[in-house]
Amino acid sequence: MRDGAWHHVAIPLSGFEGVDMETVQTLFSLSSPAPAEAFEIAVDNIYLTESEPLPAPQDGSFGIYTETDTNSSAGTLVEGEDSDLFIWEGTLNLSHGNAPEGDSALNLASTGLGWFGMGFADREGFDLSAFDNEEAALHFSMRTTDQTEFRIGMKSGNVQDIGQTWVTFSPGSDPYGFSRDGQWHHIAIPMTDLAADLEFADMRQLFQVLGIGEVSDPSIDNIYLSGGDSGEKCKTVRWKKGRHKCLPLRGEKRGWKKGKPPFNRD
Ligand SMILES: [Ca+2]
Repeated sequence: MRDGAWHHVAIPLSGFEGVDMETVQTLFSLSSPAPAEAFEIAVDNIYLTESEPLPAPQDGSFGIYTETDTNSSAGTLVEGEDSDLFIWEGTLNLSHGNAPEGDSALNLASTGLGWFGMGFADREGFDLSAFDNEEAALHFSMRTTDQTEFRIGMKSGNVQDIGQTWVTFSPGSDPYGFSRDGQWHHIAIPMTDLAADLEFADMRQLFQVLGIGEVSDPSIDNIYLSGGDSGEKCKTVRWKKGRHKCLPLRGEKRGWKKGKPPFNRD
């Protein structure tokens, strides 16, 4: 309030969209577009407070767009509460019939703007570190007869084009066994194929579709992540005749190296 008295102002850092928090150089700045006359403003006691931890689903599957309970055993996105399904720039119409799973699917039809895109955007982000392992995967069902190239991706952080991975579906060389035969196909993309540029601890777009041109036929349903692992479980293993040991389940980050014994022989 501009009443001349001091006021405490707290701004969530999520409000500073586009700031790369890993390379911040200016911690506070204040500017104004050409004020009409000289004015007074005073600031004091500027500080940052620690963030609240992001929700971190683990131990099971995390639902993105699914109606099957077992595919959301570790939780699920709730549209309108913690996430929104955004159509980018009005480039798509969505309808929901003809679902292969439950009552609702995503049937995409572009609107003639020369491109199309949509994404499931988290409002605050999710810590999906539990899905950063060799067994986790992004699953979805998809069908189409369209011959337009499109991409499916995920994104971390809130800086444009950074922390984003895309998988290209191109007619004639569609990956992961997909075929444009109009039939439903179940697709599972290992998270290790997506991990390269993603910061799992701060995931913002869990499923996005982008393409150039027009489509009228693609349908997608039953989108979820599998293989969430808190790392708290362990597996009893034995190297040659050594003692049995209880070790983290998987992953080089947890002490395993592919093809090598996970610990020194006793
Ligand atoms: Ca469904």
